[in-house]
Amino acid sequence: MTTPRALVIVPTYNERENLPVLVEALMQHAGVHVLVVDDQSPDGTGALADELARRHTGRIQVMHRTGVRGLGRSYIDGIAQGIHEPVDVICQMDADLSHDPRHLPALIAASASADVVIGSRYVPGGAIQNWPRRRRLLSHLANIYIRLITRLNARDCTSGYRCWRREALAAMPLDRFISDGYSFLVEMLFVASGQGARIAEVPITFVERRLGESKLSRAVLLESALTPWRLVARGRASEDRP
Ligand SMILES: Nc1nc2c(ncn2[C@@H]2O[C@H](COP(=O)(O)OP(=O)(O)O)[C@@H](O)[C@H]2O)c(=O)[nH]1
Ligand SMILES: [Mg+2]
Repeated sequence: MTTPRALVIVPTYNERENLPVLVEALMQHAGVHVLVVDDQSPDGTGALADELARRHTGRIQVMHRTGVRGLGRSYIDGIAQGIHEPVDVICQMDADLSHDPRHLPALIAASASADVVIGSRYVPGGAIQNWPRRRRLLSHLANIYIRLITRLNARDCTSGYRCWRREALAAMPLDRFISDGYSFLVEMLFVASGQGARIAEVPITFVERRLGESKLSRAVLLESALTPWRLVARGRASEDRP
């Protein structure tokens, strides 16, 4: 079997220390292409990404977003471009080295029998390194909460390390999404599951970033707490419609 062609979408906001390390590691994998979606990072990550694209001609693209910043918005724009690329799978990955590229082949391989594969911290073999107890607890409770409300089966609904079959991603009505922050990731799974997508999980070891800062804010947390309810309500409303 030939290696599947993969496009890895990497959203960035102030990741100048991390992005070059990540990109060089990804370039070691045959068949892997990268699309960096930068939100006008004040630290110059965008210009750095352009430099990396010049170094690896034809394998790296850079999207410089303008307008309102946001993780969900960045993914929507990146995916809109990515689904037209001649690739088999499209992956999502953080730039801060929390998502180790060495797990990528396992995610891609599992997409042979799934529409979306989650790089999961919460299946046997999965792990988290360097997270304080508080952050571990928050993530653990968030997943219980999301699973209870949305009835999603996945153990790790908030992981941002994923691999999609291109057609499954192309089938998503992203223009109708209601969330933008980290809950965008939950909404993607919820909608995919509603469309009958096969969801699989492979274990990863998540390593908290060493350099740069997390963008997890209170506003983002609040949105994340409300989104599951809004998703379920919207699901019911569309069932009621004749
Ligand atoms: N383009 C873009 N990327 C973002 C934004 N917020 C976060 N990111 C990126 O999303 C990924 C995850 O963010 P991070 O701050 O590490 O979140 P955490 O891992 O949950 O603490 C990283 O690659 C960030 O650079 C944003 O508003 N726009
Ligand atoms: Mg992070």
